[in-house]
Amino acid sequence: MEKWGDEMQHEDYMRQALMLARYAEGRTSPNPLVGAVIVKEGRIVGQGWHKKSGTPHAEIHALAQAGAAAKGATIYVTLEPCSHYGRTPPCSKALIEAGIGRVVIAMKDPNPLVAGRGIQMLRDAGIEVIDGILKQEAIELNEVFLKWIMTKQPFIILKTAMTLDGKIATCTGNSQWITNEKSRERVHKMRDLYDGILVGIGTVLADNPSLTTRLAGIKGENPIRIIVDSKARTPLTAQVVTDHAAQTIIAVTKEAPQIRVEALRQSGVEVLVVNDGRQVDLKILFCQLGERAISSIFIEGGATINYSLISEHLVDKIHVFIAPKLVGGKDAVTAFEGSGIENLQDAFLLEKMQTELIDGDILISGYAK
Ligand code: AOF
Ligand code: ZN
Repeated sequence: MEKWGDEMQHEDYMRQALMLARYAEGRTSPNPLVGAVIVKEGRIVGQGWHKKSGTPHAEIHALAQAGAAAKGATIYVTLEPCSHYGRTPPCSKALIEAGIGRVVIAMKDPNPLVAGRGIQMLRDAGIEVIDGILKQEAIELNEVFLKWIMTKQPFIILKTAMTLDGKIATCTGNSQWITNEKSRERVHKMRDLYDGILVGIGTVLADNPSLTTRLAGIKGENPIRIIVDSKARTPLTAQVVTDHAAQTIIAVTKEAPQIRVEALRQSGVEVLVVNDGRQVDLKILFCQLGERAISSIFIEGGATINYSLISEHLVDKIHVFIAPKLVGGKDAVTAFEGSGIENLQDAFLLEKMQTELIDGDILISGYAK
């Protein structure tokens, strides 16, 4: 479809607003990424983005910059302006009071506290509202927020690194390192983006990882470390217990020995007793984590957890790093073990696949269908 005139301009300004929103990537949880651009007579007079949850919204920063020029101007916002008194007052009210003439948004805010009421408030005040400009881009920008606000479930990102023959370790269990340095740096950038990082007890026992974000030259943020450890076997000497570099949650079942649970608690980590039975129910665990506003979890899980997650359809997004190496060995572990499916028609399907070359490694990313 050919685009011209006004609509083309709308897209250009909205693209700018989306770009601004991205400045705060990984910093706004559980709030969305939002950008705003105020345009008066063909000139940008104010810009802003939401920086951190609990602080002013994007529109408020843009209005502050525009000052009196906001009167009669058009504001481009990547999300419907809010209508509720949350930790901050409603942006729609601020826009009306500033005398904004027109509001162009990319998408409605599915937050039940807003959900169209922001648009209604603006229209009731006689302000023109245009909705749906670069909607798809805005949906992609806020994939984490959109899932969490609508379901209170965290957005689940599964990452794995394998050889070209699909192994995540050699037949002796040697796994450091499969991918190259650049790929590993990319993983740290991913850790920086998400609220939680999850591994199974097997990974803790085998690798004693720290699961922190380590980025050269930039201060990354450490995700909350979540260890799935049904029987509370995490050693008190494990890095995730002793380093105090980030919060650690150990998820156990009611069958975990009380003495182990107590010892872990004494060491300063949180032990979450998730359910009865022999294994931690990942679905229940995610519900509990979502309830406490952990809106995304990055899984660096190991073969067993990876298979449980796909077989229970709990994964939203997947990143597979493939190194140009072959190791062979029928006992060498692959990224998804478990019992496996019998019929191909039951395969777990992915879509919207993308590939990227990282210094000779291949990163394949996609979404659960
Ligand atoms: C906007 N612009 O920049 C953001 C919005 O607790 P509060 O007051 O910060 O409200 C959080 C909710 O406000 C959040 O769930 C989402 O619905 C909306 N976020 N809205 O108009 C913004 N960050
Ligand atoms: Zn707002």
